[in-house]
Amino acid sequence: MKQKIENYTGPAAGWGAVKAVAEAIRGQMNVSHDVIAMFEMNKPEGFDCPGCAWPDPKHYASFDVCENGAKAMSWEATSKKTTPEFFAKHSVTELLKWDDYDLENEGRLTHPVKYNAETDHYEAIEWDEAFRQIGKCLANYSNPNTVEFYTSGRTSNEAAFLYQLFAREYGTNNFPDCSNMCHEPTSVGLAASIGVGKGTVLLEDFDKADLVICIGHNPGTNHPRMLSSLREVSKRGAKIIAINPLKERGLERFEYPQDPAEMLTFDSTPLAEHYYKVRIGGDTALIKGVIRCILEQDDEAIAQGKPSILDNDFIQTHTVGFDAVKHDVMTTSWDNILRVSGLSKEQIEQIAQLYIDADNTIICYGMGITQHQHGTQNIQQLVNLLLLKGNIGREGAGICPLRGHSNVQGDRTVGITEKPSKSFLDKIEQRFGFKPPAEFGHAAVASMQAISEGTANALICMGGNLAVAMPDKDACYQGMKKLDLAVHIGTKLNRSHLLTAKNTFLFPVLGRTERDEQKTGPQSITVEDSMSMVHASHGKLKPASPYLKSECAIVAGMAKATLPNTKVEWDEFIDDYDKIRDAMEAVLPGFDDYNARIRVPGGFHLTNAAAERRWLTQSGKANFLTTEGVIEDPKSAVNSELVLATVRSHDQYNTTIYGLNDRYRGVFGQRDVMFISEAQAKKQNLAAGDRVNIIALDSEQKRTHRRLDNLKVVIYDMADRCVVTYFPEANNLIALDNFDPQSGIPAYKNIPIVLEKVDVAS
Ligand SMILES: Nc1nc2c(c(=O)[nH]1)N[C@H]1C(S)=C(S)[C@@H](COP(=O)(O)OP(=O)(O)OC[C@H]3O[C@@H](n4cnc5c(=O)[nH]c(N)nc54)[C@H](O)[C@@H]3O)O[C@H]1N2
Ligand SMILES: Nc1nc2c(c(=O)[nH]1)N[C@H]1C(S)=C(S)[C@@H](COP(=O)(O)OP(=O)(O)OC[C@H]3O[C@@H](n4cnc5c(=O)[nH]c(N)nc54)[C@H](O)[C@@H]3O)O[C@H]1N2
Ligand SMILES: [Mo]
Repeated sequence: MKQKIENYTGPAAGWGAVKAVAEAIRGQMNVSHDVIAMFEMNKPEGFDCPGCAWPDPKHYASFDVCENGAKAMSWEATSKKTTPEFFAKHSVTELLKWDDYDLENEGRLTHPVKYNAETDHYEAIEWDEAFRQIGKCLANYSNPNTVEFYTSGRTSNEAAFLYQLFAREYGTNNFPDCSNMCHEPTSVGLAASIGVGKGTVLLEDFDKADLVICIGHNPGTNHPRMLSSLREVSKRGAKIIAINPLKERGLERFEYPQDPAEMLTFDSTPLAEHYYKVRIGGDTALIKGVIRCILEQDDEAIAQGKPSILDNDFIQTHTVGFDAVKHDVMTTSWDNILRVSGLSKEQIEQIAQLYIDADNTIICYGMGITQHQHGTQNIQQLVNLLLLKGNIGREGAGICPLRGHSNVQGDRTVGITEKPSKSFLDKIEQRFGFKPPAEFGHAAVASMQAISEGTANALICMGGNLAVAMPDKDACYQGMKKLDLAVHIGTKLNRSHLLTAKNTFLFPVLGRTERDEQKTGPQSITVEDSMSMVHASHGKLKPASPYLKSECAIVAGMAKATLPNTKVEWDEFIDDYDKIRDAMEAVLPGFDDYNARIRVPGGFHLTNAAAERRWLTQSGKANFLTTEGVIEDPKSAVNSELVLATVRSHDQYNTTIYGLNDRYRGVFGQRDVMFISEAQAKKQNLAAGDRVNIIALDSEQKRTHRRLDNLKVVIYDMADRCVVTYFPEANNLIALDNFDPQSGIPAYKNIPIVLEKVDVAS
């Protein structure tokens, strides 16, 4: 692939996307598969797209072409295979030298395998024998809390429910999950503010919003089906504001692949008319500035005898804490707001005016808001803004977190949490007759700390690539090798699978696209999207290998081998997933008539109390929550000239790298790049194409040993005083203890750094 950096001048999606889809599919799938699969995806009788958690379009007849959904699907439905013969040919030591792309590019895992330390190779093993050995290891540990049960968010509701049953009957609440790296601040922050840790809007609300604020997310790449909703918003004449340190093409303009007129004329729909390049980590300062402008205008309006611009009825009836927030923002200095946000007073006033002028506002946000030391507070400031005008709990308005993995929200709903509620545990006990542990367990950071400190015995990974996704690669890699037992359940080979423990098993699993045949016939599973819609997904494709098992069956196999006196009817559950759903109905609130309701096309909506203005908070109201000052991350430190955010490229799915292009950002054939503004580059004495080393600083602004060397400088339209590069290559720059104390999320988007120019002559 030829390397080049060039300005991308086209819109997002459009012909470029369709071409990329065709290429991805040609390279990965055989054609008969692709035709069926493309048309089954995200339709009532098809399977849920494994790509992202954006809801299905409401008009099912119009099948949404989504480039990155097609990539995710073809990556899973590939005809390439990683077989026992492959493992016989390549030792683990050799494979560790391969890069991440090459590992996954070998294709689908076909057989259960176990690592043989003597030969340094993975070797095939029978499923039952593997389960027996795992059961023996687990039964050996005197403390169940030395076992970590990781879940990556593609896992279905049914598999996740069984998985948590297994872990809790075994005796632990150690549930690190990918949500700990992505939307934990949403679970914690929204729960404290409005009583529900989930978004409050439905897709239909986008038809009624007057203003959509997109802050800290990149839908062109990560939630491409959202672009069609934004396009409708824009076509209706409603306004879209983007707040992002980088100019992201997917937020600016969109060409709709299904609109022949737009495709043929190369016309495109402008999305965000107003784009504000906030400095990384500057969102709280910015939102406080916006709130301050609104309150100042409101005071003025009232002084002049005009109507208030706030929804005072709502504030009076439904909220507490307004006065404290008002006092706080009014005493926050403009100097600090402007310095930390990196925006001008005029820009902040403009945002405030757009918000004042709109009757109904939706705020959408992603990792640019959550992955900070103050991720939880960022979200609560967004809620404060919405509460001012009663923009929660009515049509066309609300808060809309863009979830990550396609079922990350569902996994949490069905019990993947290290802090289970008492009512949930009581229900488990009532239904199954064993006493689940009450003591809280580990989330991701605590798990990795236990693993790297050597206090954990075992790690079971339901999907994912934990060691690569977490901060501090060195600590994670070394820790993983100290474990007694590692079990990985995955579709493709990745680096975490190669960090072998004393006993290591790698299990190949059915993907979402594949037929899941059990005793009573083909089974379906269910997932919950970003907007709390729960619906069924039916795999249609022939499994990649006859030796694959479903996630549910693998959990049941391990559980039966580990718990000889189990109270759970594992076999019945696996024979017929309807039985799992009946059990879920007995345990989980809102799951009444579960089996019946998922058979309705489109599924059902889990009620959201906040969306109905019922506030399940301690105060019984929606809480305006105060955050003092403009909270720059203490570890990014006030004086740090540069902060680094790590982001996804267009050709990647988290740790899975599909290719080396980042089309909308104009980067082709390479990933070792660092984005910087022109003005900032000048200040650092850098020019396009120069090479730099990035060195992470500690909280005292001292250089650490954490570094990423030899990145190519790309001059980009972005905020000053910050730089951006790709995850996961940059993960070693982040210390394990750099996280939000409220939610535990690693501060992947806020790493204090300095740059060192590479001297070409040396
Ligand atoms: N194709 C594809 N789809 C995906 C994924 C994928 O990897 N590939 N991953 C899935 C997962 S698990 C997740 S969590 C989501 C992630 O989806 P996103 O949240 O869109 O993820 P990121 O690429 O991490 O970056 C988000 C944006 O935050 C901006 N940003 C960085 N720092 C700041 C800041 O301080 N303030 C503000 N306002 N913005 C900032 C960046 O410029 C970038 O545009 O996508 C999901 N969907
Ligand atoms: N620096 C930095 N680090 C980050 C982030 C960031 O923005 N910056 N983002 C964080 C976020 S938001 C997340 S969610 C994490 C992602 O962390 P993870 O969820 O742990 O990682 P993935 O890369 O999504 O996992 C990929 C693997 O999942 C397996 N897999 C794929 N499909 C299936 C399936 O259907 N079933 C099973 N059982 N396995 C499957 C495959 O084996 C594949 O190799 O990374 C986090 N790390
Ligand atoms: Mo995520």
